[in-house]
Amino acid sequence: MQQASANRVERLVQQFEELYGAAPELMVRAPGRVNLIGEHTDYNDGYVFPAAIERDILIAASVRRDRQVRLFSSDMGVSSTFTLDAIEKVSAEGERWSNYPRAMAWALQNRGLPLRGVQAVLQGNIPPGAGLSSSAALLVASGLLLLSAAHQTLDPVELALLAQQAEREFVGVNVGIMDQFISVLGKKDHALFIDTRTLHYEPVPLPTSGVVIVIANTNKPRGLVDSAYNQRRAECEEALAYLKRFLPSIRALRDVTSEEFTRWEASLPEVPRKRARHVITENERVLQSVEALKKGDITLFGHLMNASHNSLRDDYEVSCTELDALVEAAWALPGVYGSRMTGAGFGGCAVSLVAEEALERFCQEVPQRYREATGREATILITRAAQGAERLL
Ligand code: NG1
Repeated sequence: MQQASANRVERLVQQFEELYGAAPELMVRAPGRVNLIGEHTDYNDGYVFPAAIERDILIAASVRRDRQVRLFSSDMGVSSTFTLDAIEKVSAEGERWSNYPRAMAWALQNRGLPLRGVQAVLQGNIPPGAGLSSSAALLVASGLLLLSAAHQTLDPVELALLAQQAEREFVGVNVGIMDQFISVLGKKDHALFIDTRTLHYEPVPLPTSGVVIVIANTNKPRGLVDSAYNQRRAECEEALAYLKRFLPSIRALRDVTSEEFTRWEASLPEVPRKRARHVITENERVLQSVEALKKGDITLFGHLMNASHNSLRDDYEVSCTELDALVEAAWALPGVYGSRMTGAGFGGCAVSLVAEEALERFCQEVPQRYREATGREATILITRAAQGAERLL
């Protein structure tokens, strides 16, 4: 219960009682996430290193006798109802959020799990559209709720995989596994190393005092992001095809070491060469980051974050004026171990590791410098690494 404030829980219970006339029998939460390092590696079979954040989706519910799922979004003031016997996608603007719980119910039933009807109220505090995975959190929270209501359990990795399948096949967005995985398996005060090929994962402790994760939102709409994302994926495929001529056993850019790359890079045209260089060096930075954190070397970890930003800006070309402005403002301050853009790019957020004593200055100066450089307002979110999805009631 530690991660969701007592106030939020109380208000949700009250709202549930007003709507459904009795106390909820169940409550679950699932967090959003921030990727600390390992960007644009997941669709290259590579490594990522995210942490769950102290922002989440809460769902209070009780079990129904019938097969109806009645949902009320407290944030939007909108309800949506469906039956477990015929789950359909909705397209009405105000109700589209319900496609995530619908998708999850669909995926769980497809997997052969018998579900029960529920009535529920949902409330979240993950800013949408900022690259902090509010949709993964909604899927995972819905999954945990539906499982709990039906007295079913699932292996956590399987829950994450079903949430990914739900988003891919029901919602129709071709997502990787990182977001669902960290929302399920996040561990308080730890970052989670994930090998996206093997799904091997390992929680690595972050310092429990002295350092916080600061997420600064550019508040820039990510207009270009979809087309650029697909283009980058294609460029990675192109780079892979070139490298396969020299390294026939590779299956993905993840299989190429930087020594091998240095040997063959001159044979690649400039664009695929730069994209591959980012992915290959970024995978190595993730592995080095894991080692650095295990040794408690936050300074080295911070340097690797900075190098990641440079690589995303220069080789992968997914940064933008706004992200660079935030990151450069952070780099200029004492007490900032490291700072980089996070997520797909072209907007969204920058993530920094900041010494607690430098936090106040960070919160004043970074938005101010950002405003001067871009004319936009940044929003700052301070967090520690949070626990993954859990049942609270
Ligand atoms: P964001 O921008 O945080 O949603 C996207 C992808 C990730 C990953 C990163 C780049 C989705 C839902 N998320 O993250 O899987 O590829 O870009 O590292 O597509």
